[in-house]
Amino acid sequence: MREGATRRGFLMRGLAGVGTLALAGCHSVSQQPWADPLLRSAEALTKRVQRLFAGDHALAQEFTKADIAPVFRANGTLDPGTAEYRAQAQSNFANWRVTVGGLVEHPLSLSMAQLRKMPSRTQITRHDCVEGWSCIGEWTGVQMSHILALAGPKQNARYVVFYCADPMTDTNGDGINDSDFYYESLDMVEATHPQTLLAYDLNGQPLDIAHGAPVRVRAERQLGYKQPKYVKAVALVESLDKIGGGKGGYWEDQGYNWWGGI
Ligand SMILES: Nc1nc2c(c(=O)[nH]1)N[C@H]1C(S)=C(S)[C@@H](COP(=O)(O)O)O[C@H]1N2
Ligand SMILES: [Mo]
Repeated sequence: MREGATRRGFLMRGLAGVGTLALAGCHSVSQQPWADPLLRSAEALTKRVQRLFAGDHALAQEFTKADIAPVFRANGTLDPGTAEYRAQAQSNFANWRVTVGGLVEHPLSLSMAQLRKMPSRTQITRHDCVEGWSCIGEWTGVQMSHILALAGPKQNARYVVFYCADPMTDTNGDGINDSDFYYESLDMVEATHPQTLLAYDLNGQPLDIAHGAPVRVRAERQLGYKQPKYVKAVALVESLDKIGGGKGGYWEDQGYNWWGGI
């Protein structure tokens, strides 16, 4: 049996006890097998075991419209708040670009209109946050594999790094975050997984600001912090050492595991 399925079984049994607390599709969970530090230690082993049993491209569970949470909970940054982002939002992200660069043959600069014209995938999936809640929503976007195929990864590309528009640190104490932008990374297997999207719609509507407008990543076999919102730039790299704090993501630099497989 695949490890993910076992963990999910455990999670669902845990949820049975929560019962009426939970809205349809959105749950507060008391037992979080995926958050347990004992289960999450030895992350390289976890990754190997998950891929061995689940296969490189096994799909995360997909749900039905009836399972969708009436309100999808938002978490982390709810508004990047910078002058630049405000201006973008005011023009309905008409000038937003997602650049794709680094170790690629053909660097790209994609507008939202261009992204929306590409082949799309829609999937109803469950988002699991390590803080102890889950939510089911319907996501639509372009498969990362499609974008990577357009860009043409070079042979030595090993990771895909996503740079976001929200600064996480207030350096001068004025109450406004001004530096230390959120970022995340996936390896090539996870980045080219069929359910890994640059997503622009949630439940059939353009993403709102709280959920990452105008575009965010969905990597459905990964925990919430591996789903960067407000994506501006994508870079293919050989090593994560020189990026941010060197651990592959904003939360990883604060001590979270880089492998966030569920
Ligand atoms: N840019 C950015 N992406 C982010 C975060 C963030 O603070 N900034 N928080 C992460 C975490 S911890 C979670 S659980 C999800 C929440 O996504 P949601 O707000 O759509 O529920 O976004 C992830 N991606
Ligand atoms: Mo999270």
